[in-house]
Amino acid sequence: MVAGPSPRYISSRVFNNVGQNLFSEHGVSQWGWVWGQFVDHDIGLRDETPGESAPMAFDRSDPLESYTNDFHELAFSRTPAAPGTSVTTSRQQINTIDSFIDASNVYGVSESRLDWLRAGSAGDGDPTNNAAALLMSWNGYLPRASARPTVPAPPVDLMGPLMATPEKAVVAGDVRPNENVALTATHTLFAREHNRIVSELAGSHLSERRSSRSPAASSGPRSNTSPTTSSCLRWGFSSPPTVATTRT
Ligand SMILES: [Ca+2]
Ligand SMILES: [Ca+2]
Repeated sequence: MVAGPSPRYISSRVFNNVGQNLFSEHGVSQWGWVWGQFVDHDIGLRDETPGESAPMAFDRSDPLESYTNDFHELAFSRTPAAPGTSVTTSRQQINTIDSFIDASNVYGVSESRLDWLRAGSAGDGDPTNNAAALLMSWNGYLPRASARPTVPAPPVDLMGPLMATPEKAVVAGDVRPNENVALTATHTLFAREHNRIVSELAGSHLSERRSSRSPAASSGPRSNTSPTTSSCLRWGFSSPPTVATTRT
């Protein structure tokens, strides 16, 4: 550790959030940060396994300090370092979700999570035999973790009162839909939009994928599926028919 003021002293002066109202010079509304957080949760999620403990000291006598506890430090754990990286090789962290903007925060990054999220037959880890619609409550809200009594919900981050009532947490493609009500509302809008499109496409050539899909077509690794096939899987529809084209 190099000599100098503490990291907390510096951060309190770089970003002092004590009793200040922050307004955008460009008229950006609160939607700016909500959308930013939603997109962020589509492209990045660190390995949340606590790494080494590195608590940050704070000074109660600092006029900009509002934090209090008896330990005079803020609990903090580093994100685990990616294998092969460290101080001398530039420490890196692992992203546990895909970094593409592909609505993985709506559908998840694993078939087992999508299996739980999609209405119908869940618990077998196979979303292809589920309904096309996403599971929602009877009145159109995200499902709570207790929505499937016989199938445990996929992991979701718990915070605040939810730590004592994990069954009340809502479940979405990403593990963080409970972080704040604006984010929860955005997840809800996307799930509702998915189901609206499903109902609009009912009866079209994009017919709902049925459980009669042949076992041969259901087996085998899916990691090599094309983006189109992968997207259809997420959306719950069979691939659109191939249209022959002629170059001129
Ligand atoms: Ca993504
Ligand atoms: Ca299933």
